[in-house]
Amino acid sequence: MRETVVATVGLGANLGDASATVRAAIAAIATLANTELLRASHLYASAPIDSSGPDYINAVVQVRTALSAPALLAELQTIERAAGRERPYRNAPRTLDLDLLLYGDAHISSPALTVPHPRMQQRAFVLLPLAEIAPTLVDAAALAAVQDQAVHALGSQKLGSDSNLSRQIGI
Ligand code: PH2
Ligand code: MG
Ligand code: MG
Repeated sequence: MRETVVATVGLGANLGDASATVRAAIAAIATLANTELLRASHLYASAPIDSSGPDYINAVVQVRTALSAPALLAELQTIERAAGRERPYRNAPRTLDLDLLLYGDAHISSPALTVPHPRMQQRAFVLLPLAEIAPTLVDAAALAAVQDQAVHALGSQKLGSDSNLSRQIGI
């Protein structure tokens, strides 16, 4: 088996039952082949940045995966499509957005994928949940630079109190 890598994925949604969609997406990521869910942040609510529509629900997860970055991206896009994702125009409101933020310490620049995600350092809705689960990956100066963006951690985000995943990752 190939080496495993710790990858970081950002989740976002602002159409439909966004909280339920994000929770279901975390559960779907946890069941991906050759991939283990390591940590999941709480859910966070924020106003759209360079986008429109209702407030977003965001979260960040880390996985350990044996999938290549393109293979992991393809799996994330399959989960997006299953949630009814459409792409009518750039930054359109969406039922589900799954962004591969980091793939180990790899730098990837292809037409399909740029890692680290080029805008993650400017977005509090990424940096706050990331700081919750992987504080060493977040630069204090970057966090300070986005403090004018209001992002609220949501209190309760149970996957179902008797769910294994809920017990496993504590959400
Ligand atoms: N995603 C975007 C653009 N703007 N704003 C918030 N609050 N949350 C997002 O996930 C988000 C956004 C493009 O992917
Ligand atoms: Mg995005
Ligand atoms: Mg995206």
